[in-house]
Amino acid sequence: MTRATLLLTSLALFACSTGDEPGDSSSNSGVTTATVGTDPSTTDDSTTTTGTSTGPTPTTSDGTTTGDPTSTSTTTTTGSTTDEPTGTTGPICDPGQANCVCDGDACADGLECVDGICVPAVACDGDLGEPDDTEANAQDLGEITDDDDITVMADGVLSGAGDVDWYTYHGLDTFGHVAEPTVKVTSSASVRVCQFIECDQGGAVGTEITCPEGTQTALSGALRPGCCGGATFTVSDFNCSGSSDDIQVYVRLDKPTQDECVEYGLVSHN
Ligand SMILES: [Ca+2]
Ligand SMILES: [Ca+2]
Ligand SMILES: [Ca+2]
Repeated sequence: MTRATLLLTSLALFACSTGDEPGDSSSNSGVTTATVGTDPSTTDDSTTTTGTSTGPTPTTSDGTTTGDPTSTSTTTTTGSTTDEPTGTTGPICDPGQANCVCDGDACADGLECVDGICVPAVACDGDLGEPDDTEANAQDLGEITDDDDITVMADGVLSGAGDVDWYTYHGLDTFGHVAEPTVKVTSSASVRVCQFIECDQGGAVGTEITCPEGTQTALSGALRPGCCGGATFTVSDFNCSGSSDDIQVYVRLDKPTQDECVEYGLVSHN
């Protein structure tokens, strides 16, 4: 009977040991992860092929070959539009003026010296249409008659105290209406508004203006006579030496009372 009990206990121990084995089946996953680590060996093959041309120093030769593709982008072929005769910004660049070298450390009003170049002290978002700081670069608003119901309009921004914005339009002298260049400006800070006039017949010299009350007589850089005043005024008293009162009107906005971004809306009629 004792041999039978030993057989039973040995069977019981065997049953217990085999029952633990199914828990070890998870060790099979370790085999699949180990194969991933063999991939980097492929990169070594590519470097060895380039190294064959130069022999003993393969790593330095690789750096020189990758530097060559930088000379691929050459996209400066769209300069044909600048062939127009209006491209007269000119080679002359006086020290201290906009986009010119600084005059020592100084720049003209409204400009500041940055890295040796005078740039606008304030550059405002939405200040489109620049450069329009001269009559020659005035933004052209087209042509209207002297019917007061027909207007030209523009929205703009004066980028600080140093910015000047010019606009121009052609005013036709038509039957049944009176030519009377009128400007109406609304702005976030007070600005100076000027109207300069040049008759088609007779030119600037043949244009006579009597400025309305509250405005000042002015002469533009191109020697066109005009008036400067507040936001709204009408030049009703002008005379052309010729028979027609067809005119070119130049409107200038500048000198805001605040050296900041000044938004404005311009409405003109003739
Ligand atoms: Ca009119
Ligand atoms: Ca502007
Ligand atoms: Ca301007």
